[in-house]
Amino acid sequence: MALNHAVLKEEAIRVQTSIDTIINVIYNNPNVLDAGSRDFSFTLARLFIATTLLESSCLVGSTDLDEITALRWCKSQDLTPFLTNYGLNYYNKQSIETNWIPFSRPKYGNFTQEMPQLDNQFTSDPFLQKYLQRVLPKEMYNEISGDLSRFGGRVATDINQLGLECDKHLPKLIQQNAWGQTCNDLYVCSAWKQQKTVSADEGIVAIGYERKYHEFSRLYQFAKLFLYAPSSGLYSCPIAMTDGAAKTIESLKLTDQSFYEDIYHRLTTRDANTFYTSGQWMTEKGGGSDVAGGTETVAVSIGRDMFKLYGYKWFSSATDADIALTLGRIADEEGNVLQGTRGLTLFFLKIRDDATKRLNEIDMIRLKDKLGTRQVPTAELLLDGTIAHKMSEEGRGVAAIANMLQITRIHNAIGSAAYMRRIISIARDYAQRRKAFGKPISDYPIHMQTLARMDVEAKGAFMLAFENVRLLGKQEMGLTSDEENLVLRLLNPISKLFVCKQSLSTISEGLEAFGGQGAMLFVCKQSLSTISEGLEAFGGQGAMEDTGLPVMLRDSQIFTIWEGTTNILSLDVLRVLAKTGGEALRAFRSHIKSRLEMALNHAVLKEEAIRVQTSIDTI
Ligand code: UCC
Repeated sequence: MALNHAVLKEEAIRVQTSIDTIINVIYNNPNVLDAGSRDFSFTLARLFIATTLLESSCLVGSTDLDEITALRWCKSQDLTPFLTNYGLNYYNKQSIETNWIPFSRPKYGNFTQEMPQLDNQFTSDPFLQKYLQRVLPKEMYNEISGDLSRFGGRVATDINQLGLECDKHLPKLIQQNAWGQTCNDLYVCSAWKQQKTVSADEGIVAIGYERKYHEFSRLYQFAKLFLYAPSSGLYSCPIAMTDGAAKTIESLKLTDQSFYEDIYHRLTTRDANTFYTSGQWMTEKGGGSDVAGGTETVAVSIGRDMFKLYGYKWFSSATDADIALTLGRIADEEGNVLQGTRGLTLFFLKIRDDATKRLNEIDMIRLKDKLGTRQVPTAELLLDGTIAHKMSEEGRGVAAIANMLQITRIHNAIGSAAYMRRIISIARDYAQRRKAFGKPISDYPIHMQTLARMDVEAKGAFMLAFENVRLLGKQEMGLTSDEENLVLRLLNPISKLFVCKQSLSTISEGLEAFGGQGAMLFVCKQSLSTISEGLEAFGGQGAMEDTGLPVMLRDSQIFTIWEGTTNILSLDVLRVLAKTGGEALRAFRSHIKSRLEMALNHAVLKEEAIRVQTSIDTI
């Protein structure tokens, strides 16, 4: 029927031709199914779905809507990944070495499985090394590579052990003591506390602000974060906010006030005894995305830029931190506040008194029971007269806290790229230790093909996130052109939204590489992105463990949600285009074109370079 349908005909012919071509390919070349069987299966599924959609839209009687569904399905994706990759000669390649090490001495029953091992995460990552060698001055690379090698060893050993401990001993909140008195005692495990020392000692925030390596300092800092994040037991969360708080103080030019100078110094020190971490309390019950619509917190003046805050903060991450930045509405003498974005002001507060450790008129109502990032003590907080300093001009709170968001979003992108690298690193090792059907799984082209693909995705994500960091470092030293400033502004939401989403499917793929050990919960790959998208639609609530939603992808699922969902970040891209009258997109195009020049003259890469160039012009 579809072959005789005016609108659907073209797609019906494509399906018909594809199935003929596939049969031809495998008939003449059956060995391609060794590595290609997975794509083959997906191709059959897609062709089948396409056929049924085409058929049903003919049967239903061609309502526009059904045609649109069928055409969207057919056109919005590669219907035949098997043919595409066969055309690219993928199935003849094997890009990961095999080296099976046999297990030994089973203790219980006949078999025990060797554990996957973590290598030095710097020395075993040639892609990271080569990138840094390319973008850093030679002397600098020689100087820092020793530190990165040493640290790469630590994140695979003692620091990783601490990270695993954090997941085993989750934070706890005791609100009342045995006598019924309110105590608000927040317990975090000793491993979590040790991570604070590790991150200070290693300069995970400090390196970015010491600026010893000028425009390249941020690259050094984020290379360390890249190694650290997956071993940090999510201590990377308070680190992101600490970096964001330091950046906000610097951007608002507050360091010339002695109070903020001290705070800034503590946020950026390597001295674990004086190191402060920061929270970022933006979300109230009415809005995680629509901050202006959701913020009810009222600020009452007590004189000289000091205020008492009254409000309920709904998702407050890392509440064991020392300080926090938050938003509120300043009340006039009659108690009136201005609604909307222009009513919001940024405030700084200390969470506890330095000497007595008493909470600053903050009631910890409960810890959030989240889907992931459970290691982080995220709480609902009642601010009941919390003493705070006005940090931004009145009504400029959102613009001021955006300084923090820009940094925490980069941390998210780098963290997600790091998780991808980590899962691949462990999966590769495991492939050499795990045997199935009589040989190590690294001997199966289909498995190695899957890992190789994850590797390509991880490298792409790495490039996007690190180019963002490279430009940030340049901008902070006043070395970026106007064009680069616009590109950087666009790259910020783009890298966060893309890398976090991408990491989700790569990590899920990586978990699957461990079979039952990875406890993959989804029966069908295709459902993964749908489930992830569905969770995101719930915002923070999609992250609640007591909804009974699956566990293994929890941390990476959170990365797509916190610090702005994919849609909010997409709207941020539009905000930039609107605010610059399209100039940002022109800058992006010109940036891309100038960087394509070499590839356009390269024999092998030329064709793809032309495709990128044409696409950006068409867009
Ligand atoms: O706090 C959280 C958990 C922290 C955990 C971090 C850990 C990371 C660890 C990684 C480990 C591996 S989660 C809370 C997250 N919340 C959000 O991300 C908020 C999401 N919502 C948005 O981003 C919205 O787009 C808003 C709130 C920014 C939009 O607000 P409005 O009211 O619509 O804002 P406007 O009116 O569009 O913008 C107000 C001003 C404008 O500046 P002016 O007034 O000068 O024109 C905007 O250009 O703010 C500016 N602005 C920005 N500037 C808005 N967004 C940005 C931006 N992204 N960058 C620069």
